[in-house]
Amino acid sequence: MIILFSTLHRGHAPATEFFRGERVACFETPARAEFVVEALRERGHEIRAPEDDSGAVLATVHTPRYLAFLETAWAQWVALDPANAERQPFPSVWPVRSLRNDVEPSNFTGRLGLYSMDNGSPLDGGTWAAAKAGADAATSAATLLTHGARGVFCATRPPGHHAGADFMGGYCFVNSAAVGAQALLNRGCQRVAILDVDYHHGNGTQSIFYERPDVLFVSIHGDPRTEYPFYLGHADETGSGAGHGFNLNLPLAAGASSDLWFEALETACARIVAHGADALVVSLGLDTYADDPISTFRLQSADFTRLGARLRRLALPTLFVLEGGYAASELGRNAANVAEGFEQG
Ligand code: Q9C
Ligand code: ZN
Repeated sequence: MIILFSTLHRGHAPATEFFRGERVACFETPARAEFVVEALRERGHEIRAPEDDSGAVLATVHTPRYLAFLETAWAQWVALDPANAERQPFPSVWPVRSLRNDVEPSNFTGRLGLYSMDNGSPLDGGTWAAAKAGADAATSAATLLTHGARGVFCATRPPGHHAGADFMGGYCFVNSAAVGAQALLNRGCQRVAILDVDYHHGNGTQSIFYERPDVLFVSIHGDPRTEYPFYLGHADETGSGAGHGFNLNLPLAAGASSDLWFEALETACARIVAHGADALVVSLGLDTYADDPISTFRLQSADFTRLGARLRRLALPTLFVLEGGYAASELGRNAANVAEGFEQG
């Protein structure tokens, strides 16, 4: 399988995040992508740099004011105080119900809150370049798939599926899966399906396509009653307007077994077949793994091979995008197992 990888991800290396009220080392680290790309290289896959510029499609997935903020956020932060170069900005106020989000504050922290869903998405000097490279990879993958590739794997970070049209969240800044789906449509696909198998519901991706019938969103994830992102991902969210019926959430209770997970995968695959999709985007979170430090599902490494093999049977051009997964040293094996299952499936 062709693997798309950019070293620009290394510039996104924030040091800390908040966990139970304390600052802890970030779970979402540069080592994650390095483990993944090394394991894929060792198993004989071809590693390439993304070639396409995603700028035009990015501008249709995210809002202009959010992109403008993200591109310059770090420069704005450091302009406030040169010492900020060694500090991480965090939002502290959010425009929840009854507050306005139409007027952009000129205060930096005010704008950061406006464009964030949580305080769990730390920025760094290279965040924009890393996130943009992820979108470039997704766009390049769409090009390769519409020219005959069966599967392309974007070994990119930071992840993207919590990022909505105008906000960051959950370690995500640019929604690469959404960019990949839109790029597939722009290159002639009629109907695309996105299957999100990350442990956490892909609230950003769902919201971007919620009113559209051309992109089916299907997600298997921890029940938001107990799991992040808490405020989206319930089974009764089925799409709205023209998109009614084109959103399928399959929440599972925390601690769900592999058997239950693969049962949900069958439901997901049946819906994708019924959609008549001509291409598939997989938001490939590997945080369903039993040893993931922040998640509770129980998949074993062999289950990732089984996942890849099952997806191959859909017989669709398939764009894999790395999302979460925090058992860093085992991510390589698990990602490579998905790729191998898909190729040999
Ligand atoms: N602050 C993805 O897997 N909560 N994002 C972590 C520590 C946020 C996960 C708890 C989890 C976000 C892409
Ligand atoms: Zn996740």
